[in-house]
Amino acid sequence: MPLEASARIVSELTSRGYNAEREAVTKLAAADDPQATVERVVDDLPPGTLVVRTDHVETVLSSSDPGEKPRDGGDVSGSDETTTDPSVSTGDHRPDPTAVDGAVPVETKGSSAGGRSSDPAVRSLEIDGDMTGDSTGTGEYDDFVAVFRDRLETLGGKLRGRVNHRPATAIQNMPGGGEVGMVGLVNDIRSTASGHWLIELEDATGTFPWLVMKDREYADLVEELLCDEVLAMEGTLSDDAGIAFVDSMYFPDVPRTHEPSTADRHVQAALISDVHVGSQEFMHDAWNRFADWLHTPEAQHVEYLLIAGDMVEGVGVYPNQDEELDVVDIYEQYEVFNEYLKQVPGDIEIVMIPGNHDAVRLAEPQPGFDEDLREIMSAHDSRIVSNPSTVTLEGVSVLMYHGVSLDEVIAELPEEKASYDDPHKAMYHLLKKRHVAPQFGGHTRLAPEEEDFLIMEEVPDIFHTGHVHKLGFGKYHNVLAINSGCWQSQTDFQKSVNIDPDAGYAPIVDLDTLDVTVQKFS
Ligand code: D5M
Ligand code: FE
Ligand code: ZN
Repeated sequence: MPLEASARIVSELTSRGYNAEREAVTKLAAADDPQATVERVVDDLPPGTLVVRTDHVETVLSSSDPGEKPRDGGDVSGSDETTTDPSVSTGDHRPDPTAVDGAVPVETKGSSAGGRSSDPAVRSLEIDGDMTGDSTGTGEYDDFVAVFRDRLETLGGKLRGRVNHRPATAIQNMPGGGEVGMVGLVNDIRSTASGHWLIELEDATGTFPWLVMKDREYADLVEELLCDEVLAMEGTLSDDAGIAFVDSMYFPDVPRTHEPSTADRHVQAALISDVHVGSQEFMHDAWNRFADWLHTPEAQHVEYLLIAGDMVEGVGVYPNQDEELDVVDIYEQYEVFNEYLKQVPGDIEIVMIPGNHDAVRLAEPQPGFDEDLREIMSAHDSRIVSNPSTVTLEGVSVLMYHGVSLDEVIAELPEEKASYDDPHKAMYHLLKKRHVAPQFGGHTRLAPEEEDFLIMEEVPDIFHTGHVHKLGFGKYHNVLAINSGCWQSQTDFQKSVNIDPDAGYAPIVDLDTLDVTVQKFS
């Protein structure tokens, strides 16, 4: 079946406000008169229906005028005979579950004709760490104490077994010259007049200064440090015990031996972000091609779509942004976004988190969209969760985080360790710190909560971010890090700072192998 036929049907249904299962589209496209069949299916839909399902189409096809669709041999030509099989019938016309409708090759035995490759019942999707509705922070001093305490407890817990550590106050009272260890938050990083580095670590009892000599191997690691991250140091106290010389540094990190989980069957997830609907630069043609592709046999294993923030362009996000808006009303932007979402096959599971352009609080963690916006984006029964959140797809955990802190990691670290051209390498540093946004008081706005929702308590199998509008992926200690590019061509601001976005790409992950292929739609 030609792609255009499906694409026409999808856009026809979308324009009438319906989303459709892929198999339903396949069956419509294979009908004798697709246009007339669409009309009849739409007329026949129960009130309030949002998704045109395969059984809706089958009901209409099976109740066809017999003159229009002959059943018994004769002049049935071509590929559409099985589409006339009644699935909702009494008695003897049972649908053949292994029937191939000629248009779409059936990949696995027993799967239904032409639909996504698998029975939705074998899917599994679980959400962890969604803090929507759990925000208790008021931005008061006590909240900062609580969030830092939680961070130190949780990430410090990953380090305490690795060093012989003492509380800061105990170290302050130790005699000079001895060996010492400490687990703490980085409070301050300063270079000394002679080019060494002084790092102040803080724990629940107080602070202690640690000196990294410029010619030690660890000097190289100092340039990776961010304020407020948790680490451990070991070293030797100076003779006057006022400072310790660093001999080794430890990060919470991902164990090198980490073995990611994989799915038990061949199933894929498309990981995207930064759609920016409402911007004049939103690439609707690329999006349409992507949505059409999702309806093709090539995409039959894509059963999940993850969207890591910036659904819409928003309003008032950056100075002079209004000059580049196509849709100026924020609610209207989400309505238009919802129309684009409708083009995605109805049998794909969608998970979405917000980003810095979305209409939720800017400070992270960002709760998922409010009821009004959920209502607007309801065409597809998407899971809407906080930024960050972890979604586990058939055993494969994906930490979704929009990625604002990547700007900071890229700004603070040397070019070879983190850059816009290799966004996944910046992600590696977040994995090493086991935290999506360590630094308070910098470019990334953080809201202190009783609990630190930004910690990576468990190692994810996949870490998915967006925000920097650059596509990049790679593995860090076997964790797949993917930054997913965008659907917005270069804005004036990006031009002025030389950001050349990777727009109109969809990285597709095989959940059974964690291999990535990139589909280009621009
Ligand atoms: O951000 C997309 C990328 O561009 C991200 O790396 C931030 C950067 N960006 C874009 N516009 C601006 C302005 N006006 N100031 C600073 N940085 C900017 P996104 O949030 O998706 O627009
Ligand atoms: Fe963005
Ligand atoms: Zn962003």
